[in-house]
Amino acid sequence: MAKRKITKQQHRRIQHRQQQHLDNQQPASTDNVDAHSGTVISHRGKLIQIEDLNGKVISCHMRTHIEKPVCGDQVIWQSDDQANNAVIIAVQPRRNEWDRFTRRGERKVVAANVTQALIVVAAKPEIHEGLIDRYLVALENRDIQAVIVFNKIDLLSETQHLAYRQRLGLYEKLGYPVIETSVKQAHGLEKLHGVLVHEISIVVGESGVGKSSLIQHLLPEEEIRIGSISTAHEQGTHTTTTARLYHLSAGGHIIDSPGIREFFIPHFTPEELTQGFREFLPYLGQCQFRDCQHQQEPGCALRLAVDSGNISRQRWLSYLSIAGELTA
Ligand SMILES: Nc1nc2c(ncn2[C@@H]2O[C@H](COP(=O)(O)OP(=O)(O)O)[C@@H](O)[C@H]2O)c(=O)[nH]1
Ligand SMILES: [Mg+2]
Ligand SMILES: [Zn+2]
Repeated sequence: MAKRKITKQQHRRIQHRQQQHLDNQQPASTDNVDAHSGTVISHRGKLIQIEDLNGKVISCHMRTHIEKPVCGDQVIWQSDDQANNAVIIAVQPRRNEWDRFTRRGERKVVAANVTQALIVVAAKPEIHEGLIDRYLVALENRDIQAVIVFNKIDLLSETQHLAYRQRLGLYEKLGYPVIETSVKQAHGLEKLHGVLVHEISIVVGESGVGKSSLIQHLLPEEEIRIGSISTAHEQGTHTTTTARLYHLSAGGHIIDSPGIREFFIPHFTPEELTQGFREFLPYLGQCQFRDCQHQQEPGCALRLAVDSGNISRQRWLSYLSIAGELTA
C-alpha cells in the first residue's frame, strides 16, 4: 500500500534526480552543436515522437538510462549517426505530472507540464459528480486549472437542459468555468477554443463523452493523426497509456488522453484531499480539535459550514466518500 503513495518529498527527490541528470548532461549538450530541444508529442512502443522548435516532428530513440518521457515533456535530443536516427539524451525537470492509478494501484504518468484540464462531461454517458470531484482534487493539487466542458447539449430537452445547468451551476459558483458545447451542432466551440490559447490543456473524462470529437473539431487539419489514434485503439493499444499532444494554430497545445471509466486517487494524503476542495480552504484550521479528521468530530468547522449551507452537502458527501478510499 505504501508503495502507491507519492509524497511531496519523493516528488522533490525525483525532480532533484532529474536535475542532476540534466546537469550531468550539460557538458555534452553544450559542447555538442547537435543538441536540440523538443517537446514530446507522443510515446508509443520504443519510439518517441517529438516536435522541435520549428514544429518539425522527429522520431527518437531513448538512451536506456533515462526515465521514459511522456507527452508534454521538454527534452534534449541529438542525431545518432550510428543508428541513423535521433536520440533523446535528457528530460527537463517537469513543472508537474498528470498521473492516474489503475485499479491494481499502478501509477501511470500520462502527461507532463500541463497548465489546464478540460473535464468533459455529457448527459450520455450520464454525469457523475463524484468523478468531477476526484478530477478537481487531483488538479488542485497539481496546480492545473480546470474547465468543465458540458458536451452533447443537443441531446437535451429544455427542461433537461435547465436541470443540468443547475447541477453544473454548483461548480460555476466555486469558480470553475463551465462551457456548454455540441459537436453535432457546432455550438460553443469558439468559446472553447478561446480558453485553450497559450495553455497546455489535457482533455479528460469518461469514454464516450465526446473528447476526440471535440479535438477533431478544434483541429480539422489533424484528421489523419486523430484517425491513426482510433486505428491504434482498434488494434488494442488503448490498454497502454497513450496520450497525444496537438498544436493549436492560435498558440497552445491540447492533449488527447485515453478515456477512463473510473479515476482513483488513493495516493493523496488527507491534507491534500481537503486542499482539493477549494471551498474548504477558509475553514481549514478552524476546527475545535487541531487533529480533526473532518468526519464526525464535534466542532468540525467543515461540517458546521455544511450545516449552515456554506458548503454544499453534495460536495461534502463526495469528500467523505473519497476520504474513505485513501490509502496514504
Ligand atoms: N449527439 C451528440 N453526439 C456526440 C457529440 N459529441 C460526440 N458525440 C458522439 O459521441 C460518441 C463518442 O464520441 P468520442 O469523441 O469518441 O468520445 P470520447 O470517447 O470521449 O473520445 C460518438 O458517437 C460521437 O459521434 C455531440 O455534441 N452531440
Ligand atoms: Mg477518444
Ligand atoms: Zn474538522
